Amino acid sequence: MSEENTRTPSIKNGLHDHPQGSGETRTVDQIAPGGELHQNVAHDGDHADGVTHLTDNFGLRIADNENSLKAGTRGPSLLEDFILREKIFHFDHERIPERIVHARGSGAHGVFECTKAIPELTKASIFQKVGASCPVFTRLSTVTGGAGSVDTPRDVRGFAVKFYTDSGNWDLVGNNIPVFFIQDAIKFPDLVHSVKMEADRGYPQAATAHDTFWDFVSLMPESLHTVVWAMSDRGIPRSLRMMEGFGVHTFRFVNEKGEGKFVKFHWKPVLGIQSTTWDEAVKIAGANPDFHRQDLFEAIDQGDFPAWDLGVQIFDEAWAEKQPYDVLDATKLVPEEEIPVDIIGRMTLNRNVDNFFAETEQVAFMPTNIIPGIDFTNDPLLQGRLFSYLDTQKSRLGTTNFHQIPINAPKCPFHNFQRDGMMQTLVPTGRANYEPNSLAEAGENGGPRACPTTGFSTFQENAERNDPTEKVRTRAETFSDHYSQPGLYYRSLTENEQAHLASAVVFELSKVQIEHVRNRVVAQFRNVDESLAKRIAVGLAIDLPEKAKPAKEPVDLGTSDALSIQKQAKNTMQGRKVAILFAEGSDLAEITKFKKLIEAEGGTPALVAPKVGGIPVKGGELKADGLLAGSPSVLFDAVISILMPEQAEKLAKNAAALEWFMDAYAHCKTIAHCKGTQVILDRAGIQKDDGVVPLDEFKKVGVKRHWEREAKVRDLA
Ligand code: HDD
Repeated sequence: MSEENTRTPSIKNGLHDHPQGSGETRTVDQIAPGGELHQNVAHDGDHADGVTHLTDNFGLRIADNENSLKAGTRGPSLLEDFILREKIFHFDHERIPERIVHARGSGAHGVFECTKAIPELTKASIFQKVGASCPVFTRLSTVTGGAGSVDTPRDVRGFAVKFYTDSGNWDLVGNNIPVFFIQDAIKFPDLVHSVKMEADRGYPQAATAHDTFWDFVSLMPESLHTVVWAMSDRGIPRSLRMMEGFGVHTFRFVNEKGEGKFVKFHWKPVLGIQSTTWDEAVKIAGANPDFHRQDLFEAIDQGDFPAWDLGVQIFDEAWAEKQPYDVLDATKLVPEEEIPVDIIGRMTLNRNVDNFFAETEQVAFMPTNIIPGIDFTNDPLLQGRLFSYLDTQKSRLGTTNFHQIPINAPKCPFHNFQRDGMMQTLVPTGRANYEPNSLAEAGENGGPRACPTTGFSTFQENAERNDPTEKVRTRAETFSDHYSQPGLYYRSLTENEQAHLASAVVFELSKVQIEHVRNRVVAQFRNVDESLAKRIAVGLAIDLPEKAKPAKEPVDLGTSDALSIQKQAKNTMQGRKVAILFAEGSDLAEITKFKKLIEAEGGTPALVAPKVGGIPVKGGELKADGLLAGSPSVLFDAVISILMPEQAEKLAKNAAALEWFMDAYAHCKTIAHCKGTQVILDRAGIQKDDGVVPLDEFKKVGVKRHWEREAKVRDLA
């Protein structure tokens, strides 16, 4: 088969082959269909005088980009002005429908590398040998808010990875929480309608704290497991780089012999898992609505590439049968203590997008993008997703040819008889657009053919378990325990984490105005954990309602340390940001020493001062990265203060400065300070503890959170 017949997008023509920002300009002819087209494409000769000439969309050079064509200097604009009309017309159509969920996201390119070969489990080409690698594109998102909402609401986060493998694109479209709100895809529109802004009033934006969401929860106890995760610190991550990712569903690995094993996918962040506190997340939303997006972009930009290890939990049907839950139920996790997570690869995000719209906005993830060696299971949530994503992409991107958009096109050849349609960019040659055909016998190109040996073939599953085998609309009995795993989650947390979860539910329910909804939620929580339900009732000052009647009585599943963030916290400077507060007269040598120390440990220092321009300091002049009033301490993981006594006296009367220290203290952060700063700490009511230390103890203490302080600053009842 000739290459002309079915033109193949080639990464050779894409940006992947030249470093970011190389500024290379290519002509349209140099770009194969499906290759990446930079908008500064120009005619030969346009660079003759070192300037790229502005043209219209058809290559016509434009002489004046300031004035529209008018009948006389002060006359009306003319219909003839095709240049004006093209520009405005294109602008009018710049937006496409935002994603119905996960509208706000940040994307980056990277690479996946196999670190452990598992051919005995799967024939997926990417897992055949150590060192095998492929490009990836990853989009991390919030779920509920619109595209222009903030980064730090309490919410689930999307964790979608597109692997461009040599046997096709594999999309692992997961979340930062290993379970989901519902068991059957038929409830997805209801769930999403309930959580999005309310239909009549158009608010709240990006928030679960409202009547309709909790009404849904109170009536759908299967949602409780994901609810306890979302209400815990997992729902307010510190950074997109510091959250876990999960494939959620049970998938299937299939090896060369056609043997299948169940698999659950995990992404473990190399920087460790870290969250914010609720008060901090709320303040960050005001201080920097793009907190996560900027953090990811800047980290990659400065070569501090975020990475995640890909892990798998493998089990077979026989093991699955013995569990007190159904592995096909997406509201359940498989505890890591029972089936350990085996690390098989690493993903490193190493290149920012060149254009947000072309890449992050237009990327189309689909759980149906699968490769030989990986297969679906009968999880009814997954089964519904298999329809939904293809459909949504046509609606968002406007054409069945969305797979030709560079970010979506596979980087391996693709050949088929799908033809035509809106925005077709491929130019197939010949007349073979159907199969079977015998055109090759006449010397013509007959086109591609299916390949039974290397092509994707569905795992042959024994359908006997699906009893009865008639068509039914029922929920399997094995899906009926909605409370045991949420209880396992709550009881696995540290005391602080449990308190955070309880106060999050109290906060959310305090925003619920329908009284019976509040009561019904608490009635449900009584089946999860009686002490948690009591805490919530006390927090709301309501009587403990009667227990909801469970479809199946919950059992005590013990605890799992892998579920707690604090139990696995890393005290590392890597990827963390530390503020150094200085003012006039501060010691430059001391500031430089701390800057270097932070950098040497893999952190990022940020200089904060009452003014940003050149400030006279002892030993020279210094510019700040941020204004004190515009860089609250919520934006940093720890703070250092180096001030002359007279400047400290001044700042002790400055609300922004007092708040800066009070917040760092209340959020349990390290505060390393010089003697002069003491006057501000005294004014702010900050007492010395293991995390409020003299400058020379900063290195020893590090940037970990000092949770033992929390009881002094917050009611943890
Ligand atoms: Fe979904 C987007 C993850 C259930 C329907 N979903 C979307 C994205 C992620 C997830 C990460 C954003 C992808 C991106 O960055 O472009 N969704 C999940 C997970 C689920 C899940 C982990 C449960 C385990 N989703 C789910 C169901 C349905 C959908 C049950 C419908 C039946 N999801 C969609 C969608 C979206 C989407 C409407 C919106 C935009 C898009 O697909 O491309 O089709």
